[in-house]
Amino acid sequence: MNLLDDRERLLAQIRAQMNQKRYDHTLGVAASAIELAQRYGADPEQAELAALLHDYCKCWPVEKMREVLVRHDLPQELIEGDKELWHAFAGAIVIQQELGVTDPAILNAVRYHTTGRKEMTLLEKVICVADYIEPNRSFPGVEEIRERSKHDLDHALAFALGGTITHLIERGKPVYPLTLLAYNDLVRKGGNG
Ligand code: DGI
Ligand code: FE
Ligand code: FE
Repeated sequence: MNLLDDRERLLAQIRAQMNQKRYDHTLGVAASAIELAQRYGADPEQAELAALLHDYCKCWPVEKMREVLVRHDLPQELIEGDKELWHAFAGAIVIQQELGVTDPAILNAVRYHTTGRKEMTLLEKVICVADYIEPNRSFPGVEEIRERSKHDLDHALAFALGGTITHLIERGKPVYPLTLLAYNDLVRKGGNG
């Protein structure tokens, strides 16, 4: 069964998890993800589904997210770390359990959409970059990421993650190790200059 076959039902289920702004963002990420998938040769259906589900838990109460992470034995480093990261890891578990998503490529694209990781798959990169560039986004540097994303996905993602790392450091916040691993991996392979 493909969840996209009953799109109306899927969208209603997603809409019920979040506020209007997050839902608009979700639809924006789906549109950007399809475009990137077409440009770089990822499967557009996988990209659309992963994008629609990527922030499934974003608006959940933190206690509900924490419970999912604890129940599934996720690393202490994550549970003690920034709550902003929880929705991605909880989301990958919840969409499997509540919606029956089984495709590991989609589950990993949701799981790593915030932090990234070393050796990201094409689909993971597509979702991560789409999350940064979707039409509703506006933050310093977004135009540069959009421009880079038209030519080189790795280059776009390295720049985007670099911006997030800088932003975190400027605010005295910790950087989750996976984000550094993702950034280093992309820069080593293709550069960020
Ligand atoms: O859920 P979204 O708002 O659409 O975007 P997201 O899933 O990329 O969430 C990003 C937030 O997480 C952003 O405000 C930065 C914050 N954050 C906190 N610690 C880290 C982090 N982001 C990354 N990539 N790495 C971190 O260590
Ligand atoms: Fe997110
Ligand atoms: Fe998002």
